[in-house]
Amino acid sequence: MRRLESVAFGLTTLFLGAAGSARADDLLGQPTPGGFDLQPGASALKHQAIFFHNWILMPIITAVAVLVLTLLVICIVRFNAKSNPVPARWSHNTYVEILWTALPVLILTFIAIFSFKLLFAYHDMPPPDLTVKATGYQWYWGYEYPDQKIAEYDSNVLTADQAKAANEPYLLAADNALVVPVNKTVRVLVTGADVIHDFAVPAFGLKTDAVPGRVNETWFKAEKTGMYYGQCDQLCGVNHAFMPIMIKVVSQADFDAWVATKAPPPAAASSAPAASSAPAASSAPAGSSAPAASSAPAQPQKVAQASATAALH
Ligand SMILES: [Cu+2]
Repeated sequence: MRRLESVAFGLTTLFLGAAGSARADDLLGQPTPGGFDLQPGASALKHQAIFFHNWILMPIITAVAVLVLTLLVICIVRFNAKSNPVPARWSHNTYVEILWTALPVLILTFIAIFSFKLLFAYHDMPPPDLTVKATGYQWYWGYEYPDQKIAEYDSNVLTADQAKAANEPYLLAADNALVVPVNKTVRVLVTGADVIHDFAVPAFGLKTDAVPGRVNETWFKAEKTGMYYGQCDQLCGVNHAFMPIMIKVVSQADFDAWVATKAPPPAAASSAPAASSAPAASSAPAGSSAPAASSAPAQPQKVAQASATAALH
């Protein structure tokens, strides 16, 4: 019933020219069950993309479809063998031929103006406030904050039970979110480690391929705090549907606090290896033993996450 109601709403808004106004009960940052239209936007790029789709493309598509359908119906009704037994023998009409060549060219040129405007908006990133690196793996995401010295951590899908317990949407929720501050330009460096993945978050209008051996760049500026969900958008293997993207948008203060928990202060970092490798502490420099100490616990964690993903099937 809800679906029918949504379709009716969509058609009504389309024909009344009100398309693009998201419904009040549409969920932000995730799909709405039975929803219609694009996900509500939470970034300038997405607002522009919604405008382009709802106000430029949809009216043109609708008008062209209606025109072609009307012409078809006229031909079928007026020029069938019964109502038009003696067909006309002429062919070619210069004016009509010029018209049906020039009109599509004009329509495509009109679309191109707005299309290139949007393309340039994606390309022209303002000076970024934060850089994060997102790496696609079979089948999870790894996030790294090079400027904050936060080493890459894994983001794995929650199982159905875990998602239910956490009151999060299953197949969209992950154990570790990508955390970013609100109203700040976030540059996302996207790459793949094994096969081609795709970093896609509808609410921010993001969709960038994660290609092994190559770093792609995209950006967004979240307008509201909250949780935003996306998925890998490239068929990347058997668990393609199980590598969601979860972005937690928080205030700058909360982000700073989170960074503090992820990146230990330099003093703590240099003292940690001394405690764990006491006998060698005098000879080995603190810097060299630090990576070994931090990478050691990561290994069993990765195995555990891999088996958790495998357990989904
Ligand atoms: Cu993927």
